[in-house]
Amino acid sequence: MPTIPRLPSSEITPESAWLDRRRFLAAAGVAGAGLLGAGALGRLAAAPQPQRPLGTPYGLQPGDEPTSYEDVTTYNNFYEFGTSKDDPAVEAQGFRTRPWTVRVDGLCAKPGNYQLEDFLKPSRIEDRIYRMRCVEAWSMVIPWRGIPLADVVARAQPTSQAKFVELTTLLDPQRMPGQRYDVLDWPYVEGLRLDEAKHPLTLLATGVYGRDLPPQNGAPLRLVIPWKYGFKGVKSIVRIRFVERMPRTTWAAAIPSEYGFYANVNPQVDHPRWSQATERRIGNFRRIPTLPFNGYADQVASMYAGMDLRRNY
Ligand SMILES: Nc1nc2c(c(=O)[nH]1)N[C@H]1C(S)=C(S)[C@@H](COP(=O)(O)O)O[C@H]1N2
Ligand SMILES: [Mo]
Repeated sequence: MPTIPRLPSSEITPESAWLDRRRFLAAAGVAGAGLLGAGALGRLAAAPQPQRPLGTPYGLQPGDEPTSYEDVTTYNNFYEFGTSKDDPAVEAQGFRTRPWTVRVDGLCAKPGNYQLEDFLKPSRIEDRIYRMRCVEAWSMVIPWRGIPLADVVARAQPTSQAKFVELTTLLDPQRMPGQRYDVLDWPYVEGLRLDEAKHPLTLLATGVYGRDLPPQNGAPLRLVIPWKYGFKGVKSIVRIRFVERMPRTTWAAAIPSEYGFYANVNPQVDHPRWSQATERRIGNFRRIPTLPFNGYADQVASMYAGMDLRRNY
């Protein structure tokens, strides 16, 4: 049974809205809603009408159901807050995400420093359910909330020289205790080719399950690319930079023999130490086959036409 997250009183409204959606799904007979226990159902009895559904499903396969809120927010990778899956939910508690500045710069006509609210304001915030897969061969189905990265690219107006986008996590060992250890080269950096950044499936996420992101999931702003391994989804982003050369990304630089720049989900290219042919779905522990591009091949495979995907992993 998922536990309902404890919330400060300022967040009571979003929380009840989330519960309302679960109730809406239960009423609609949607699989997965029955996960709520008796105590939670008691609380739902007096709940008002739902404000919105969980989100629009993108590329879900038969049998895919949203992973529980509890699993999404307690089974995390975020080395800035510890290297165990259960560290970030504990160690990131209280991480301050306001005020938050996002710097857009590099090869673009409209660079700028934005307060998070101003950065998000021009865009339409969307709720989308995506499949997600980690290079460690586990996967989840997550109802994200966010804006298309394409929006940010269009506003910045990259020059014709710009070929890649580099996205960087906050560097602040005071607030991110994991950065006091040399486990990775801080700050965490990720990157996309410009066409990947402009692809309509690429999101800058601000929330999960219709609520603001909890810190362990990369608050207040993180990248979500459903056809790539999870480490591409850089968290707590403070800088978005347009560059000509392929960015030096954290995991590809740390262990180049195991992690590449593209990191497209590919069941045919094994990690040097384990198979990528299958994955374990968090929550039900079923082992399921991994799909090329994580099930999004129809939408994204054409971007890699002519590339040797065994070499460009
Ligand atoms: N800054 C930063 N971003 C990060 C990581 C990290 O350690 N630091 N881990 C990555 C990895 S390996 C994964 S699988 C996803 C996990 O995202 P989630 O915890 O929201 O599921 O975040 C990615 N983004
Ligand atoms: Mo990962």
